[in-house]
Parts: sequence; C-alpha cells; structure tokens
Amino acid sequence: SKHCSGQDFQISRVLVSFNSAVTKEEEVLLEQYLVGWDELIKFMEALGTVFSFISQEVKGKIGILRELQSTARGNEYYSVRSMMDHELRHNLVNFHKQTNSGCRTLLRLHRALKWLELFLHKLGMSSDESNTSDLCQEAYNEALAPYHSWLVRQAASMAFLALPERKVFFDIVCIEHEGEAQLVLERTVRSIVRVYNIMQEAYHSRGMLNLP
Ligand code: 1PZ
Repeated sequence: SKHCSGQDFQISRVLVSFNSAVTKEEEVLLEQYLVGWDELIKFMEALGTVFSFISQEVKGKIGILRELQSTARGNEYYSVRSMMDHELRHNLVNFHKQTNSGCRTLLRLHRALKWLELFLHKLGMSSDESNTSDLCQEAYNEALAPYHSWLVRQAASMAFLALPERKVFFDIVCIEHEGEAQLVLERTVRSIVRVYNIMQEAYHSRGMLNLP
C-alpha cells in the first residue's frame, strides 16, 4: 500500500539497523542501535496519539544517549562495550541512585527490546482470533512490568486497549499477505535477539543488570 515507502515506518529498516549494529567482533554499535530505535518510534507514531507518551519516553532516552555521543568524550560512546568501560573507568555509573549515565539509560531501551521481541514473536504466531491487546499485555508482563511502577503499569495497560487489530498492524508493518507475516516477523525477531543477547551479556558480566 501507499504508505509503505519513503519516510514511513518499514520493518525492514528495523531489521537492517539492528543487523548492521552488530560487528564481526560481536560489538554492538551504539549509533546503528539508536537508528533502529528511530524506526521503532515511527512505528509507535503510526499507532496514534495514545502511544505518544510512550514514544516521548523513548525519545527522551535516545536523546540522552545522543547527547553523550556529542560531547568531547563522544568517541567513547562508539559501541555498547566501549561506553560501559568508559563510564565504569571514570566512575560515571551510579549503582545506588538514579543518574543520566549512558549505561542506565541504555538499559531501559535494552529491556524494552525484550518486550518487542516477545510481542513480534506472539504476533507472528497469532491467529485470526488473537487479540493484539492481550499479546501486548502478555509480553509486557513478562519483559517490562517487573521494572515499572504501579502507575506506569496502569497507564501501559490502558494504552494497550487502544491497540489496533491484527490486520491494521500487518498493514503498518507493511505485510500485504498474512502468510508473509510469520517470516518477516521471525526474521526481525532474530535480529533483535542477536543484539539483545550480546548486550545482556555485556550488562551481566559487569554486574549492571539492575542499575537504578
Ligand atoms: C506497540 C505499542 C507500544 C507498546 C509499548 C509497550 C511498553 C509500554 C510501557 C510504556 C511506559 C512508558 C512510561 C515511562 C516509563 C519509564 O518509567 C521507564 C523507566 O525509565 P526511568 O524512569 O527509570 O528513567 N522507561 C522505560 O522503560 C523505557 C521504555 C518504555 C517503552 C518501551 C516501548 C517499546 C516500543 C517498541 C516499539 C514499538
């Protein structure tokens, strides 16, 4: 359809960005990773205004990271591991209170990517009778709810009720025939899993999975 071109959201760009974020040495390049998120923001915006509070939140996190990349020490923010090691070396990571470190900010996006992985997987496996709000809520309960306050959980659940039905989703995702859906979604899920696992290990090995 007409909107599946140009500047509009394209799931293929999510796949390409996350794939190109991973180097042969299994480094995750921060800039490419954020480009993947830029595309996901377009996706949220295509879903309507109810989701703009969520996309504002994500834009805020991306903004903090791009800001860090633009400073004098910006070259240290080249990859996820170089960022982590730079911030740890200079005591920029606070393990006790909330700050705007790159590590804790990126951790929020990292956790949200697990939600997306689960949701896209469920969407790919879903049938005509499946309800997108339920799929979304299940993925949220598993991946993000444990890290969110009661108030945020309530707001998220309300937003999920406003999600469009599967057909509309497939349209936004630019899948013309439902038969293609599973393949395209699984390919995207694989590119997400690859980035996610590398970052999970980087956070885990530095004891940073629970940064406040
Ligand atoms: C398809 C429609 C989108 C569904 C999105 C599912 C997640 C909804 C939850 C949104 C709540 C956002 C409100 C603010 C949350 C923040 O408190 C947390 C923690 O940050 P802190 O307070 O520690 O600084 N922020 C996050 O967890 C960041 C990411 C939340 C949104 C993820 C959306 C992912 C969308 C993927 C692309 C479609």
